[in-house]
Parts: sequence; C-alpha cells; structure tokens
Amino acid sequence: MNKVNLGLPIGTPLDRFINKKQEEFPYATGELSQLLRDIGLAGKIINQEVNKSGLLDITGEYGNKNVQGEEQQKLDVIANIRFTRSLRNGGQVCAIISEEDEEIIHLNPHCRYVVAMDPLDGSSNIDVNVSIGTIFSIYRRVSPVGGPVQEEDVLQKGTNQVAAGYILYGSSTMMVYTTGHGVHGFTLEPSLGEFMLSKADMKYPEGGNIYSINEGSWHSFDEGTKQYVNDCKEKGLTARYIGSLVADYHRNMLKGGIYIYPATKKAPNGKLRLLYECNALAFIAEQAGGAATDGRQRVLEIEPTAFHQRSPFYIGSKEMVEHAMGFTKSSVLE
Ligand code: AHM
Ligand code: MG
Repeated sequence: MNKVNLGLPIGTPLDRFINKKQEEFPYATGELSQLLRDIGLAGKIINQEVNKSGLLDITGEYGNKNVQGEEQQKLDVIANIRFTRSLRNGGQVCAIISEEDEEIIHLNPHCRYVVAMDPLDGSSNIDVNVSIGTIFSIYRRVSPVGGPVQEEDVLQKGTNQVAAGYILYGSSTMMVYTTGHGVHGFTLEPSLGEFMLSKADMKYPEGGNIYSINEGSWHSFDEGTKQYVNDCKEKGLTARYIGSLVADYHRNMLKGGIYIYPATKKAPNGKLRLLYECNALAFIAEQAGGAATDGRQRVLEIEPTAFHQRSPFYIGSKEMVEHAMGFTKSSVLE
C-alpha cells in the first residue's frame, strides 16, 4: 500500500522530510535515507558549478569523447567527479554506473546500494543557459555484500529500483524523487542552500495536450511514430521540445504531455540510455500516474544486457502513452 505522508507542510527541508519518511518504515536502516541526502548534497554542489558557468572556464568541450562516442563537455566531467566523490564520501554505495564512464566505478564493497546516473543531462544546452538535469537510479545489489560487485548488480530491470529521481537546474533548481511511495519535489532555496518541499505527491493531470519530439529527425522515424505525431497535430496539440530530457519530462508531468525519443535510422535503438535515463524517469512517471514504454513494452520490464544500452522512449500521461502505443506497437523502421 502506498504510504504517502502528506502531513509534512510545504517548506519542509529535504533532510527532515527524508528522516520523517524513514520513521514510517520501522525496519529501515537509514542507509537509503543517507544516500538520498548525499545525492541532494551532490545536486547542490553541481548547481553551484552550473550557476558559475560563463564566468569560469568550465563551459565548452572537454576535448574527449565518452563511451558513447559523444563529445564530453567540461561540465559533464565536473558533475561526474562531484557526484562520484559525494557518493564515495557518503559511504552507502558499492558501485556506480555513469554515462561518463565506460566501466563500473567500484566504491565500498561493504555497501548495499548501486547507483546508475547521468550526472549532467542535456549537454547541448550547457553553454546556452538552458535547463539541464541530473538523473539517478538506485538499486539494491543482488550479490552478497562484502564481495566484489558483479555485472548482475548493475544490469537489473527497472522494476527493481528502490529509488530514483532527478535534479533540474532550471529557472529554479528542483530535486524530484520517489522511493516507490509517491513522487515528491523540493525546490532549492538559494539563500539557505536547502532543498525545501514544494510539491508533495506529484501526479500527472488527467489527459494532456503537449507532445515533445525532435521533429528535425522526421524522415528517419518509423511509420507508427509519424502517424502518432500527425495525430497530435490533427488534434491541435501543443509542440514543446527543449532538448533536455529532464526539463521536457518535468514540464510534461506538471502540465500533461508526452515526450518521445523514438528509434531512428541513425539511432535504431533510440538515443537515450536505459539504465540511467529511461528507467529512473519511467519509475517516477508510473508513481505519478503516468506511463513509459519503448513503443512496444513497459520500459521498467526491459531486461538490460549492457551498461550503456539504449532504448526508444515514450513517456508521459498514461492516456497519451497508451494511445501512442496503438500506432507504434507493430511499427518497424523502414
Ligand atoms: P546527453 O545525455 O548527451 O545530454 O543526450 C541526451 C539528451 C536529452 O536530454 C535530450 O532529450 C536529447 O538528448 C536530445 O537529443 P536530440 O538533440 O537528438 O533531440
Ligand atoms: Mg544524458
């Protein structure tokens, strides 16, 4: 049963909220709570860096390509270092899989939690003052605590997530997370340096009239996706696409809409990464009453086979995602 504690008022600091939530579970050890606090801290540190971009020499390309062959931005690299350091110092995590590192980052083998993360998503928007985000997913390891972390600890289905969330560096900075008991949002109060509860138990509104997809790739979409997008146009829906997944997702969750990154001829498995982009948002979407599929099946049930595996992604208001599936379910790339 979902135990959503709505008794805590708007303005409750994140730390206090996490502590109170933990009290609802008598067998909780406090490790997950500590890990969520460490992530909040990492978010505040990255927020500081993001806010200084333009003043310090931290914008632009780093001069290296990541495992996906994409040009790393300096802030991608900085965020990866800050996040990893915060989780190492926090002492609750045995391993991290990050968009910026090819292999598993091994931390303390005596810890129970594995984190999958995209430390700074929306790279193309970093240098132009447009919203960007951090995405994280938390799993309990399946191999025995104390031993070396195994591939199977990282390659878990999204349904195994114990928590997931994102930090949105937007017009204000927000941390949104779920532990499977509702979705809660916290806004960073800059003068206090605290995340404060601003939206408790977030839910998609009924229906929705926004669709978000990069239509510049139209000619390489599959027929089903083209038909669905045409259907959106015929219905006079509103097109909104920032090109930062977290920001596009967040807006659509608040206002009602669908975000799509389909398989394309250039990227036959889509562009977004299952472990540290799709699964986290899919977990949040379902907790908020929405849905997420790869066009054929529920994202959370995809069995991962590689750390940096990609997946087509259709996420948003439940009715819209289900309607889109009607077009995409048996559609193939020409
Ligand atoms: P990144 O992880 O390299 O930043 O790429 C992911 C981003 C998403 O935030 C965004 O939705 C998508 O890529 C935009 O891609 P495109 O420019 O192809 O529309
Ligand atoms: Mg990314």
